[in-house]
Amino acid sequence: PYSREELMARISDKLDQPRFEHVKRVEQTAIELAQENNVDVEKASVAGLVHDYAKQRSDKDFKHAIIQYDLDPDLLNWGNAIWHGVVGAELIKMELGIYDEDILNAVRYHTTGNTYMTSLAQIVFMADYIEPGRNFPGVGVARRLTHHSLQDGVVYQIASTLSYLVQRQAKIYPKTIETYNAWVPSAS
Ligand code: DGI
Ligand code: FE
Ligand code: FE
Ligand code: FE
Repeated sequence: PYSREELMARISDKLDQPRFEHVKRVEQTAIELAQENNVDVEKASVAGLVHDYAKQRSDKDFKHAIIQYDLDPDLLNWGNAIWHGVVGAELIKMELGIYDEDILNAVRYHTTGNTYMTSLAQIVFMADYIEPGRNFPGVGVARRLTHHSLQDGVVYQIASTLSYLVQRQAKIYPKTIETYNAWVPSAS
């Protein structure tokens, strides 16, 4: 595996400065959440650093990777927002030599969530949402909830993102809805 220095160099090579700064803030937030939740801090660090590795790839690169790695062909109907995590995980594996499936799944699920997420995946999902550079309405509530309970944070983010997307008349990726239904408390 690459040293931290080498990993940072390879990531910064693929991202512009603002995106690389975001990645470093997500790493720091993920480390804090890992410490609070007794999760492997090293894994949280690596997952935070790589989560947006593929964010600035071209559509052409993603379409090629979907076919090359035999991923679900329905992915071709979506775009960068969905691809950079799910398809990005394959690029991270091949190009950065990170094979830890817990880390790769955390990347795969960092945008849409998943019906089942490990604590590590929940941490990356939430760190991306509440890192100190985020300033959308509700981020204060999201931070408080997340530091109190990771699960409460996950539910808050999923519900907020879903209603934000609907309000903007954006297409909802089916997994986003599956995640919502799986995480929202039942019997209501
Ligand atoms: O990569 P980041 O900007 O750090 O954050 P992210 O990976 O969480 O991506 C967030 C974007 O993805 C945000 O603009 C909302 C969008 N998104 C999340 N779920 C869906 C979605 N977009 C569509 N169209 N459909 C979804 O289900
Ligand atoms: Fe992302
Ligand atoms: Fe996110
Ligand atoms: Fe991100």
